[in-house]
Amino acid sequence: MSANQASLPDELVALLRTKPSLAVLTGAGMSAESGVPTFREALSGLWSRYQPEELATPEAFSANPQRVWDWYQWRRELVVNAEPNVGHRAVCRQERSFPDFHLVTQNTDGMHQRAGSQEVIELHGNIHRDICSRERIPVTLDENDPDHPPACPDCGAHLRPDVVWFGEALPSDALSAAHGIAQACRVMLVIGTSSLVYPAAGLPYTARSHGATVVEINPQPTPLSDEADYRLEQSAGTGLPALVDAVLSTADGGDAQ
Ligand code: BV8
Repeated sequence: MSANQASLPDELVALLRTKPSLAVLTGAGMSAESGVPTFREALSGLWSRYQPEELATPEAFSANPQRVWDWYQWRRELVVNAEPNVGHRAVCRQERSFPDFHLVTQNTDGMHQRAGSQEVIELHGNIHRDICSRERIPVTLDENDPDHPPACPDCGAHLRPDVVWFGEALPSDALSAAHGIAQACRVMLVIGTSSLVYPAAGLPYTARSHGATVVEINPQPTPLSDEADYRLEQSAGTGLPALVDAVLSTADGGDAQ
């Protein structure tokens, strides 16, 4: 048993060994160990002079489409050159081992899918897809990495990343699925999120109010920390694999997958 496993609460491991209905909610911290900056870190360096509202909003895009497009091109490049990490792969192991498993992510980087997760509910869209900024229809770019926002072939308006900006509604099908999952799950793992952005940040509270056990995996405290039933003050790449190993290990009664 590793040192990380030794520090896990026995009752949490025992509960997870019963293979209850399991929901996993992830944020940008899930991809931090892949070298992808978290959302707040993505406002660092040459982007540090901007607040999220100056880049991740429809107003910011209409005021300066080039600047917003450049920010996303910079982020896309980082993601394309990064690899899923051991934390993403631990989520895939859970998906294979738990009969009733759901993954809900706030991340737009597509890393869960690249790691092999089969069903991913993306609350905030996906940075690798583009849509028309006027018609909001998906558009596949024929040129690679244009250094300016391309024009929609249908109406000529700028294309934009297919992500949910501040002040925009989340995709209704994804949000209602996520609410249903939060109400029905027996355990919710909340991994690598600052728990600041709503309505996603409300999901663990919904789960808790419906009787779920909420576990936070984050090296830093968040507004959720005091509400969570368990806090693993570890990174996604350390805490989650240790928990999955402890639950699925054969040595003491688990069934490794
Ligand atoms: C909406 C896509 C309404 C873009 C993002 C109450 C209810 C509803 C809305 C609101 C509300 N109160 C306020 C609002 C408005 C707003 C909001 O929540 N504002 C906040 C700032 C107060 N919400 C909205 O505008 C939402 N829209 O509600 O619309 C509506 C309804 C109908 C019709 C019209 C409108 C839209 C919110 C979505 C915004 N888009 N992303 C893009 O990616 O560019 S959100 C953005 O923040 C990220 O994508 C991410 O999804 C989200 C949260 O960030 P995190 O993932 O948590 O990342 P962060 O950097 O913050 O933190 C990283 C964490 O990881 C840290 O805790 C760190 O400790 C930890 N960490 C670091 N390393 C590791 C680690 N953890 C583990 N392991 C590690 N190695």
